[in-house]
Amino acid sequence: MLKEMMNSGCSMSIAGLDPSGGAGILADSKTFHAHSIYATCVVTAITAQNPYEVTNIQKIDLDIISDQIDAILDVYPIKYIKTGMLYSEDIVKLVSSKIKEYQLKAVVDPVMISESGKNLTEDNFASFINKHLLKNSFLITPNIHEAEQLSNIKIDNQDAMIEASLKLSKYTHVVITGGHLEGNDILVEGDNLHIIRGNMIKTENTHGTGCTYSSAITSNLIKGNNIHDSCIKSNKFIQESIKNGYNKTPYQFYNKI
Ligand code: PXL
Repeated sequence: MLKEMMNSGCSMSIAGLDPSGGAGILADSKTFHAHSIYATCVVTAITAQNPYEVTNIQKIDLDIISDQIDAILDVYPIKYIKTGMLYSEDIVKLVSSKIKEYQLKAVVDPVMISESGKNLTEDNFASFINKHLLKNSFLITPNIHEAEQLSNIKIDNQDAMIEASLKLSKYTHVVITGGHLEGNDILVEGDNLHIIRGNMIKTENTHGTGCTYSSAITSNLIKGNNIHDSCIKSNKFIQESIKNGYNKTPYQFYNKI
């Protein structure tokens, strides 16, 4: 099994720990495995949370984040990585410099707030991403709220999503996820704009879908898919995950749904 995974590829998630398993490095690791990609994970912050609330956050020291990244990249053949909760400006700067140093292709999920509404970053976080990380990233995968913060454009319809993605695409490839609006994702890849049709699914099982989506895209890129196909396949994967309730709430375990 391990040999098969190493043959399909290997990736690294640089993100926070959500001990409830719905989001963060646990969600990323599960998603890589579901795509037969060997998962490595570098922890940036530890959160205390369940699907309903985040009760505490502790940032990890910069030198151990740096050492985790070096220890992995010195021995594993990793080209595509995924980043999630980066929390502070110094972590964003560090990650950006490592991407450059190791010539990585980074899928950046610019995590800002949890589904339960808690801030997962220092203040002014969007400006740190814009200043340090955007130009060194391969693809950025903001949701509507994150895209608003990054682009400074109010997004309340699909045209505004397109405007924001075109603005961000000056620096990197962009896919804005529409799950919080009409359901369609907007991908801008160089001069090409694609509308990726999605369906709004009414459910409670959305905790961590941003993490799962960006690690599914990373997995599909590693498997040799182009950006557009990776987004389409990952969109299907996420819809199946939501429908099947892979991010189950404790309530659903009690009721054996
Ligand atoms: O879904 C965003 C997210 C990402 N990373 C971590 C999280 C959360 C949401 O709670 O805890 C670690």
